[in-house]
Amino acid sequence: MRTPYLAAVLATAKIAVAHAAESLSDVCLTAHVKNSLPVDALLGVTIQTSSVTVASVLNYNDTGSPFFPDTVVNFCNVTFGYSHDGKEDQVLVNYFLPAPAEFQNRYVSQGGGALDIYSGTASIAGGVQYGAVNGGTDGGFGSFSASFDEVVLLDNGTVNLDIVSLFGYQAHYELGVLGRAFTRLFYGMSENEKLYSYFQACSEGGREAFSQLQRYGDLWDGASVGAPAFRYSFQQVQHLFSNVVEKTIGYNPPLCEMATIINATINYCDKLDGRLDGVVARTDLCKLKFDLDTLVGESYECAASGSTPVQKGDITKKGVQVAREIINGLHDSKGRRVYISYQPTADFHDAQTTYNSETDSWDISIVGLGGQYVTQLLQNINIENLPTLDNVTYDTLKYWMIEGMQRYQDTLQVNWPDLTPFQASGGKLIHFHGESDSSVPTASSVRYWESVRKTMYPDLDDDESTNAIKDWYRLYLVPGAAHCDWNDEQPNGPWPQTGLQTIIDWVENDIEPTKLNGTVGAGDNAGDTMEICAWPLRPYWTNDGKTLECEYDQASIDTWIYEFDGVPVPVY
Ligand SMILES: *[C@@H]1O[C@H](CO)[C@@H](O)[C@H](O)[C@H]1NC(C)=O
Ligand SMILES: *[C@@H]1O[C@H](CO)[C@@H](O)[C@H](O)[C@H]1NC(C)=O
Ligand SMILES: *[C@@H]1O[C@H](CO)[C@@H](O)[C@H](O)[C@H]1NC(C)=O
Ligand SMILES: *[C@@H]1O[C@H](CO)[C@@H](O)[C@H](O)[C@H]1NC(C)=O
Ligand SMILES: *[C@@H]1O[C@H](CO)[C@@H](O)[C@H](O)[C@H]1NC(C)=O
Ligand SMILES: *[C@@H]1O[C@H](CO)[C@@H](O)[C@H](O)[C@H]1NC(C)=O
Ligand SMILES: [Ca+2]
Repeated sequence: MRTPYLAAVLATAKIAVAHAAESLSDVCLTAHVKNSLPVDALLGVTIQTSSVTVASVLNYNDTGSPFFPDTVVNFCNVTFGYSHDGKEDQVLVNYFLPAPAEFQNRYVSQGGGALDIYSGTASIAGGVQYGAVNGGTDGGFGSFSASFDEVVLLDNGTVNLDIVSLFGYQAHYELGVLGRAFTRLFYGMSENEKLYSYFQACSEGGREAFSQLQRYGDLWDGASVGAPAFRYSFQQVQHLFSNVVEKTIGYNPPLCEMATIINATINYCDKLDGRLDGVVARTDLCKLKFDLDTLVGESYECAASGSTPVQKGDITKKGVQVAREIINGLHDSKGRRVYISYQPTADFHDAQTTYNSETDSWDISIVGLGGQYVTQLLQNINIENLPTLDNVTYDTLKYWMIEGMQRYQDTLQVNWPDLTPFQASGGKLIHFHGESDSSVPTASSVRYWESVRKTMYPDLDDDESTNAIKDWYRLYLVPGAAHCDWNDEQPNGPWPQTGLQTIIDWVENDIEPTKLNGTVGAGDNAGDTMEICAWPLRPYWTNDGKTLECEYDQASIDTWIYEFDGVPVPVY
């Protein structure tokens, strides 16, 4: 169907077509791209025709990505800019388009990470190797390499609310609408031909994905989303919690002490899942059964590295106290819970101290992702981090979380729990999160899934709603995995490297991911597929560690569910 239309377009553009336009070189042409621009797709947006760039990229070799298998791909690299009518702004979008012969009626938006909205080369083949057009946006930040923190303030005291909206949700909405329309025009799809629309992302990109599913659910057929950094004010301020624990206890643990606590935790908890493989598949059982106090007095030793001398000593009571407080999560001065934290086995990344050679001691290192949120978004001062934690207490963190929730509820927060438009239009969602994530608490994903279940099925009992939601939304906690990646500390664990394939299969072929396929990234079994249980079922290995069961264990499930009695309004 698409060839005659395309030929017509090319003829109009006065380009000689020697044969059916099925190869990249037939279509990866400035004239064809300009003729395919979706100029009428969005009210209030004007595409800047002169900004178009077009280039063929051949034999692009993409290896080692956690998000899709190694591949070599060819694609047409298109970028163009658009402005919002009445504003002198520019947003750049980027689409990687496979050759017409490879195109399989799919469009995929990719998200960013940390303070970036564009993941660049990190995700190219993610779309293209599945015959999809792959889209990314610069968010109006000025270039694909600019990040949110560079543009969020116009000046001290003045937030750029346009940029906050663009980063929050708007740029991705526009990217998707323009991308789908551009894809149809570029390949000459007829109006009644189905174009499947997907989102694939992790971390900050996961927040971006949910911003679309929550607001524009009916525009998406499927999404494969990891460790979303949503519930943004809580998520960002939580990065400062480990620092404030250290400050409050008055102990800055040497790196080696915390690393030894992690290794000992992994060693002890490995077997609790029924299989001794260096992977803790049940951080919940670890929480219930492992007593950190048993580590006090155990020795640690790490070699000198750079300007850091040999670290040698015994694990202290205070070191264990720091670990325990971090895992316990933020409570206010009245002992009421405000937020959640990382699972045991997550590597205390936010607690990392730095060695001070002048004083021969360890200093707190204020986590930038937390500090930036407070200085720029709450205090509106254009500095990238808090200069000090003076006067910052657990109550201050609580105040910041709640203040940010209120100020950015409609832009950055992204925890709206009603996905009815997505569900009602047939959307399918896989959501996964490493159990040993040390950047976004794993229980954050559990909380959101539970919020959606309770919000959308208020009249069903727990069993019935769990059964109903799994028709379209499944959550998987990935054994041993770190933040959006495999984990060097538990190298035999899986990561869902074929997540996009899984969601395509569910949407297009009705293959239900009862368990999610993960790929082992390193160790003896590198490359093997390992199945991952869907929440609320928990993994347990029987038959000497050979058979994976997904079991229902109420005591374990209960460890993942928290009541935020320290916050005066519901937090989904
Ligand atoms: C792609 O890159 C990887 C890693 O650098 C290399 O091992 C592989 O041979 C390359 N494949 C091709 C087809 O060039
Ligand atoms: C795609 O084109 C843009 C604009 O020319 C360029 O900055 C970018 O590096 C290109 N990407 C690839 C993967 O070639
Ligand atoms: C922890 O275990 C890893 C191996 O998994 C090792 O590389 C690292 O040195 C250990 N760290 C400490 C402090 O023992
Ligand atoms: C904003 O205020 C901070 C803190 O007072 C100062 O360091 C910085 O230079 C100011 N930046 C601008 C652009 O005025
Ligand atoms: C901390 O509080 C004290 C007493 O209110 C005040 O003098 C000091 O300036 C504060 N420090 C910071 C960094 O805000
Ligand atoms: C998992 O992988 C196996 C083998 O490659 C495949 O047959 C199965 O369909 C996959 N399962 C899902 C849910 O994608
Ligand atoms: Ca294990």
